[in-house]
Amino acid sequence: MPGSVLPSVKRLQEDLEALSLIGRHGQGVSRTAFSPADMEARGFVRELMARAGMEARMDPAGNVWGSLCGKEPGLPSLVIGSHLDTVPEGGRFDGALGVLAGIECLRTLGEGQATRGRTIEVVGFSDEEGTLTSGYFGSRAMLGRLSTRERHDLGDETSDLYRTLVAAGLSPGEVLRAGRDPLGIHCYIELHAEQGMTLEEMGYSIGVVTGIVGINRYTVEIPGTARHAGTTPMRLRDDAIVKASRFILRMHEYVLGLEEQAVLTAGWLRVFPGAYNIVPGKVQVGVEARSMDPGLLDQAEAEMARVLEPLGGHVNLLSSDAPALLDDGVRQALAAAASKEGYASHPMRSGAGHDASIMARSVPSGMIFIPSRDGLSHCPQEWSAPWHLEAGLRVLYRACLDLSG
Ligand code: HGY
Ligand code: MN
Ligand code: MN
Repeated sequence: MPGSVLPSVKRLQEDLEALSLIGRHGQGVSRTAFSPADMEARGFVRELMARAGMEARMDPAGNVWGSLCGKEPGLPSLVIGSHLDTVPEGGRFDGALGVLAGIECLRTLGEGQATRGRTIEVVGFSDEEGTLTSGYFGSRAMLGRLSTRERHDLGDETSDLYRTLVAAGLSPGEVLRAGRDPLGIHCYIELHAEQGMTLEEMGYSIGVVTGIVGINRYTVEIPGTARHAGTTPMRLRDDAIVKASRFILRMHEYVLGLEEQAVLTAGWLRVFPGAYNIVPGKVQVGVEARSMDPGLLDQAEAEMARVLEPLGGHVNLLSSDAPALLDDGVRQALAAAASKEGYASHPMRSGAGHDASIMARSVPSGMIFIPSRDGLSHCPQEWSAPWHLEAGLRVLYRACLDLSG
């Protein structure tokens, strides 16, 4: 390899540990989008990039960028990245791995004084998890894919988006300036823990992602009649939470029948007015449906409407991210990089969402997965073994050399 210097898994582990201390919550990590911990982590990573010899900056959407200039600055850059925010009480690998492994690759190139043809950039995107917006905020802002509603909210001082960005020290009016011309990007690669069980069960260290599921998010509202909980006979009740339970169970059964081609989750429930002694008068349910097949997403939505009709409920679509297919050429380059490093790789789909699904709509994009122990993620137990980290890092480094010319 150029300069014969290899990326260090030990340094990667040290960086993962240090970053996981920011927002540490028991054994887990809480760095929800634009929270003080998230912003502290962005400062930490920017500093790490600068110490690794990169030109580091934060763009107006909160994305942190570090770049290593190539010999031919006129060529489009290779971009490596992932996200720095986490879900509440999440793990230490989700997102952080892809950003820190990218930094380790560039640190290694710097040490070996192996200047590449292309400029290589590492990015830590903002609000990938959608705790503030519908998700992928940073990558969508960069590629001009914010919704009309979000663009409106950026100018509305009373909106949650506006207020949260200001509290984080950002200027909402400047966010659109994070936009970049996709023609300036040669391709995007993201290393991520699988967050599922496929690689572990099949005994692979490396997965190469072929596509990323589409994700639709909904708010479902189901009415009832609020009444005294002690004096209203059971037979006379119009109980919103009982109706919501029927809805959730019916949808669960329906999606079970789709033979693992879709998933549906009722991830939160709000009960109104919400007291021990009142029969619930209204329930809101947060529902998310995912599939690689847009037709199945449409069918699930139609089924929700069918089930809700006799219950008097209705469903509102909040956001919709279409399934994304990753670039064939980048996939082949990643599989070849794995093979050169001595790893067999497994082509697979991702049931989790990633910034790569947004990037893939504008630039050739690919993803490398490594196994997650017991398939666990979005929880403090999330873990990837050091030998899998090493596999991911080596394949990312090799791909970085191959794709930067
Ligand atoms: O929700 C997801 O799939 C991801 O972890 N952002
Ligand atoms: Mn996640
Ligand atoms: Mn992630």
